[in-house]
Amino acid sequence: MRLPHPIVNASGTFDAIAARRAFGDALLARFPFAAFVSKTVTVEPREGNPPPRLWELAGGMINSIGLPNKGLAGYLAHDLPQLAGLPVPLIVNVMGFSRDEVGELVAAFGERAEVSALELNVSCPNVKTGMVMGADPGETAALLDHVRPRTAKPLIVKLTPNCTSPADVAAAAEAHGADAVSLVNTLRGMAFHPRRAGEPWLGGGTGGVSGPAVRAIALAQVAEVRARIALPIVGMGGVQSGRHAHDLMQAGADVVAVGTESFRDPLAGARVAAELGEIRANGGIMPFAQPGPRQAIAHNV
Ligand code: RRO
Repeated sequence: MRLPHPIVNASGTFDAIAARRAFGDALLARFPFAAFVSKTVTVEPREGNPPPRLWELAGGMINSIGLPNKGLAGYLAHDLPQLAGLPVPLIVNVMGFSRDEVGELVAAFGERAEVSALELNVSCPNVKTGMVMGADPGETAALLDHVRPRTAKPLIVKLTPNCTSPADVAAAAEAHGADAVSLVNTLRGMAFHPRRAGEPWLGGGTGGVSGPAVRAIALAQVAEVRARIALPIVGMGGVQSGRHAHDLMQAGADVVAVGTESFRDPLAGARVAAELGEIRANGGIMPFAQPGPRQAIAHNV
């Protein structure tokens, strides 16, 4: 897959169908990402976790969304036709509660011409079994052995930071037929209710931490995974600026995903891509030699 620039969205952080409703055809003319990664699809429809589902942190947020989606049949009937109209390649993110379920999803999307690649979500922190297949190299290998024969489309394995060694899992994915890996998914975290003693704020109890708070962790994990595998890496975690994207590329990412920042600024992807382009044209040196105070805050320089 050839992309005009290296910035995509992190799964679940940009609703292209809602954005199209809000911004109309202007969204298609200036789509902020080089490829679109869908929110996770499961075989059966899901309501998601009970509210509250978000907690804002000084350095980002904790989500406990719990994979609400229309299920495979609903997605094929309602979402896929709309996403097929986007001006960029579509990557569908899927998750199953067993190998057979992931196999069913891979086979179904694998035969759709609208789909350019699949991302296997083996790293969701918000359902009990969400990370079973992605926290252990043997489980990841067994999953890939099961699903790899079901499609010729590229398979991207989304890694969890909530395990002993993401690099071991990445190496297993590479050895068993993955075409790329993406990391990091969110880090498990929690917050207490400010007015009810002992009660967690999030309906799901715990959630996934994202945003600037996880940026340094993402950088270290991408560097560790890059040292182990030769596959393309989609790096993500707290990217707010071209500089942050460039840092992830220095750590070994080939493509960078913008996630939490898109909630603050739906056009963040386009801005990050433009800033990254300037930095790369300047030989990897920040072109803004003397950032003003606003920039210093926004870019954390
Ligand atoms: O839906 C979610 O709660 C969710 C998912 Br599937 C995921 O992979 N990562 C995350 O932080 N939240």
